[in-house]
Order: sequence, then structure tokens, then C-alpha cells
Amino acid sequence: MMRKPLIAGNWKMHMTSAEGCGLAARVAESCVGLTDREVLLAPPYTMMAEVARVLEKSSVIISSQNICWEEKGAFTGEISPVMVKDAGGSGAIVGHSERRQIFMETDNLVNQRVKGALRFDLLTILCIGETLEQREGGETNAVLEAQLRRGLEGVSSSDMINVVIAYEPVWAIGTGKTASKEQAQEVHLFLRKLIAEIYEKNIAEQTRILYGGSVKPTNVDELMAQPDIDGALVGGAALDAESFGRIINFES
Ligand code: G2H
Repeated sequence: MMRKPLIAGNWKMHMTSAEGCGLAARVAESCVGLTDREVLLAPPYTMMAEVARVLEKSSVIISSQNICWEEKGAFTGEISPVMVKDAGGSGAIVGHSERRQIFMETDNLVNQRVKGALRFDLLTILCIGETLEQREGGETNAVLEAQLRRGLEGVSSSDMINVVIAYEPVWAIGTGKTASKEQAQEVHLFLRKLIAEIYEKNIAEQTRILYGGSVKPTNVDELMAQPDIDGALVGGAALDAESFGRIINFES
């Protein structure tokens, strides 16, 4: 099955609304005429609705950077799937390593978030990744397998159509270090086989697996040329219109 590449820009905790809207307009320009790939932006919550309005006429998907599993209630500091949809969003990033490492989010919490997002039909990007210590200790596959299995616990085959996996080696995030194309491809293939084991081959073939971690204009083409890399989750380089425009327009 053909998997449509997805380029996602994670703006993290950057920019004012005015700056975000300006960048979104430039991103929309970079997407004109591109039908063979999808583009997603995850702005801070405060500007999500405004950015969505700027992108109204484009096909850019708006995503939250995290999500709660409940529709509403006493969950201070959280955002619900209904709120994301109300602000024009249709996607959610879940389990980013910054959430896991800085805010101590566990696999169990991540799994609840995944299921919550899917219950509201959001395109759900489940992030997983190993630390440098784990990689050097030869634990990469075991760590990723545990994160993937626990993150997807209770997720049905039919829900997998709305699931995207993002492999983000923690040691490559915001550090300027990128996994080599061979290292990334090896992990992506491992993850695809694992998805086939958990579900079935068809599901594994349809599931997009993104690479994240210092993706830049200079390495996007070689990463995207790998057979099991179906897109990128971009942080730093997504804050610059020119760089992100080049990444969106990767050569396939
Ligand atoms: C990984 C990535 C985006 P960066 O966090 O999610 O960030 O591209 O800055 O490494």
C-alpha cells in the first residue's frame, strides 16, 4: 500500500500568535501544488485557532502538541480533543520525549492519551525513542518495543488508520545530531515488523512511521529516500519558513 508522506512541524513553546500566523502563511505558500504529501503544523495552544484560520484554504493539518483523554473536566493545564477540534485542529502529538523526560509522562499515561485522541478521530502521532545511554547499552530495540506495545495497548486495527508513529531518538532531538539514514531505516523496519506482529501485515504496510530529530534541509532528502521512512517530525527547522519550505518540498 502506498503511504502518503507526512511532514509535521512541531513548534513546541515558540512564537507569539502574530509570528505563528506569519509563519503559517509562508508554510501554506510552500504547500501550493503539493498533492503527493501531507503537511501538519502543531502550534502552541494559544494560537491554534488563529493559525487554523490562516490555513483555512490550505490542506495543512493542524495538530495539538499533546492531548487529554477526557472531553472536559477538572484537568488543570490539559487540553481536550473537543477543544482541539473547536480550534480547527484534527491531530495530536502524543508521548513526545520532552513530555516523557521533563514532565515524567509514563507509557500508561501516553496510552490513555492515544486512546483519547483516537476516540475523537484525531490523527494521532505517537512518539517513541531511546536515549543515548539506552542506545549505547544495546537496548534500543527493547526500549522501542516496550514504548510501542504499551502506547498502542487497547488500540484496535481499525483505529490504526489514524495512528502515525514518530521515531525520535532522544539523543538527536535539538542537538544537531541526526541518526544516519541507515540507523533510522534499520529502526523503522524493526518498528514496521513489530506493528505487523501486533496487528497484521496490512496494518504495518499502511502505517506511516516518521523520523524526528534534527531533520534539516540538508538531510531530509536522504532520510525520505529510505523505504520505511514515511515522513518527518521537525522541530527547530520548522520555525524557519525557508528551511521548513525546503523540507516540505523534499525530493522523492
Ligand atoms: C524532535 C524534533 C521535533 P528537532 O523533538 O519533534 O525536534 O527537529 O529540533 O530535533
